[in-house]
Amino acid sequence: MREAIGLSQIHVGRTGPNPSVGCVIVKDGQVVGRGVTALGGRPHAEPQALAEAGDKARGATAYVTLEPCSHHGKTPPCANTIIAAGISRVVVAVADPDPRVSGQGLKMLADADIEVTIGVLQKDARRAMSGYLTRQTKGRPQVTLKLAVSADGMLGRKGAGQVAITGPEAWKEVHLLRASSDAILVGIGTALADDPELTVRLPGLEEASPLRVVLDRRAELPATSKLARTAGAVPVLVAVSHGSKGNRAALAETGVEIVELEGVEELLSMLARRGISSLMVEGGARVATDLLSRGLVDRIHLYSGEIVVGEGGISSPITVSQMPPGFALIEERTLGQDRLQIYDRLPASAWI
Ligand code: AOF
Ligand code: ZN
Repeated sequence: MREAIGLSQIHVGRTGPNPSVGCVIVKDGQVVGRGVTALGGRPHAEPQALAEAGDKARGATAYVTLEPCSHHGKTPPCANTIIAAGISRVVVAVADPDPRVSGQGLKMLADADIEVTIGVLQKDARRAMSGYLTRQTKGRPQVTLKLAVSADGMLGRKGAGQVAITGPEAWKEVHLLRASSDAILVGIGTALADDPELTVRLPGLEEASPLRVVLDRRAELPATSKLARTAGAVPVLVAVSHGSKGNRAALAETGVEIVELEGVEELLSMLARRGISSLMVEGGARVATDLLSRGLVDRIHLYSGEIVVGEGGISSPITVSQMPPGFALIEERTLGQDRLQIYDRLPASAWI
């Protein structure tokens, strides 16, 4: 199962709206087939692993990170494919909350006299597909807030555009996080101050650039911004208030999609309906504070750099010594001169 979870992770953020699932087939102690949900979401993991196993699948055990599907969707049910291949035991980490599956896949297997075990390495598998599980159960994407904070607790300097807080190793990690997310969100403040591109620029991963979203109530994003100018290559969605005018006409011509919304909650549910499971928030301070105060942040990637911003600094709502309550440190790494800490929101019951 650990190998199946590892396999699943290579396509996280690139199979939406499907989860990236891993499947490993074992016969007589040997791995005879491996599969991961294909880019774009299909084929699913199991038929690929079974195809690799061929005849060796008969009497073998299948380890799958998610309950095999039972529905006739865009592909036939994986549970049927597993039964037809003659698998004798299926080990599953997580039951599928998709209402079309939700226990039916496990039942189909058990009804075909296959031995079924559920819950193996469940915690790790849940973390590996946390975006999908959040969308299915909460009707919104999993929100990961990324912040790079200077030694004096600043996100940047007023009027200075992009300020380099962290170094190249952190840059690479941020681009990997972009590649594994379904969408990236910034506020208009950041879009105007930094003119960011928000694409993935790691060699070989350029195709993994996700949807870029700007919270821009008054439609102030300039048609000449990098975001608007690259909208033809990587989609951009601008969320504006009802009836706002601003740069809408010019923006629409760049290929940017403009959507009228009430606020951030409506934006999140709209993104979930479009199959966005994981949303990375890249700035700025206002959007971060707003999402945190609404309890809509699930994970925080906090980068700490050695640089001192000093005069004119923009304070971060979060620093290493000032974390909001209800978050627990789950991972810590050194990246060159910088430090990355990852915090997960604890379930409400664990706060007290
Ligand atoms: C599996 N194996 O590798 C994945 C599964 O739109 P469809 O027909 O592809 O179905 C999407 C649903 O399939 C998705 O919501 C989830 O329930 C399941 N994903 N299932 O057996 C896989 N990716
Ligand atoms: Zn399936």
